[in-house]
Amino acid sequence: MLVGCLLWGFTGKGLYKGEWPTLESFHIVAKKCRVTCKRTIIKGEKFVMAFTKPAEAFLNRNTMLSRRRFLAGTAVGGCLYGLSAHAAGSPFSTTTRSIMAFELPPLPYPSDALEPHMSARTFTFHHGKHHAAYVTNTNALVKDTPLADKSLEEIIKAAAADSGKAGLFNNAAQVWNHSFFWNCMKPGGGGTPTGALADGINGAFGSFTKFKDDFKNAAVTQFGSGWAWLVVENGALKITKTANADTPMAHGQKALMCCDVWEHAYYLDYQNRRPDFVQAFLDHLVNWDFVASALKG
Ligand code: MN3
Repeated sequence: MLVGCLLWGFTGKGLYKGEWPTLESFHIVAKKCRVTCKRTIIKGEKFVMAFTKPAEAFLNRNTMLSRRRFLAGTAVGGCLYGLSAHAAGSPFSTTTRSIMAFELPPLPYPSDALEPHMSARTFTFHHGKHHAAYVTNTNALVKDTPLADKSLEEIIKAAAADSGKAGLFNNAAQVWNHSFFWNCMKPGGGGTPTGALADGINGAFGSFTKFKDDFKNAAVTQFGSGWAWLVVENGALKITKTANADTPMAHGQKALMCCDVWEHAYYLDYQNRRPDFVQAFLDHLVNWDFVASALKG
C-alpha cells in the first residue's frame, strides 16, 4: 500500500483517518469533495490535517484506504491530537455500513485534462462506466461475507489465493488497478524521472530510453486485455505485463506505474493503434512524481 500522507479529521460525527500517496493527491481530492482543512501538522513524512466539512463521502472515495486500520485509528486519534472531547462517543456504530462500501474515487484531474492524448469521452466510459462497474461489483460480491470489512488490498490478496473467488479477484483488482492508473498520469506529464527513481531506472534498464522501449514492448505485446507495469520485486525494478485484471500485489511485487492496455483504454482515441497510445502515455502522460512517491512508499 502507498502510505505517504496521513489525514485525521473531525467532522462533528467522528474522527477520520485516511491515507494518500502524496500531499498533492490529497489536496486534489479534498478540493473536489469540498473538504476544508483547518490545520496541517507535518510529522516526519506524514501529513496530519483536521477538517470540518462532512468527510464521509470524501473518505469513501479513497479506495486505497485501509478500512480496518481506519476504524482502529478512530480509537486513538483523539488522544493523539487533542480531539478526544469531540471524538469520544462518536463511534461508527450507526454509519459503519455506509463507510464500509467502496466508492468510485474521483479522477485526480478534470476529465478533459489529458486531451488530446486521452479524451474526456474515453474517461466518460473508462472511469464513469468501467471503473464504476468494478466498484459496484466488488461491493456486491463482498456484501455479507467475511471479507466485507476488509481493505481492498486484503480482499485482492484473499481472492487471489482462492480459485473459487476469481470473480471477486477480477473486480477488486480492477478497482485497485484503475485507481492506481489514474494517478500514474497527469496533465503535462511525461518527460523524465529524477533522483533515486532515475538512478534506479538507469541501473535496472541501462538508460531511460531503453526503459521506455522495454515498457512499450511489454505493453504492446500483452496479448489481449491486460496491463504493463513497472514494479519492485525483491528490491529490484522490473517491467512486467499482466493479463486481464491481474495485479502485481498478487505476485509479491510492489507496483510503481502501470498502463492499461485493455481496448477500452484507447479505442475511442486510437482505435487499433495501441503502440501510439502507449507512446503518448510515456511521452505526455506519465506522472513521474507519483511514480517516485510509490517507490518511496
Ligand atoms: Mn481499464
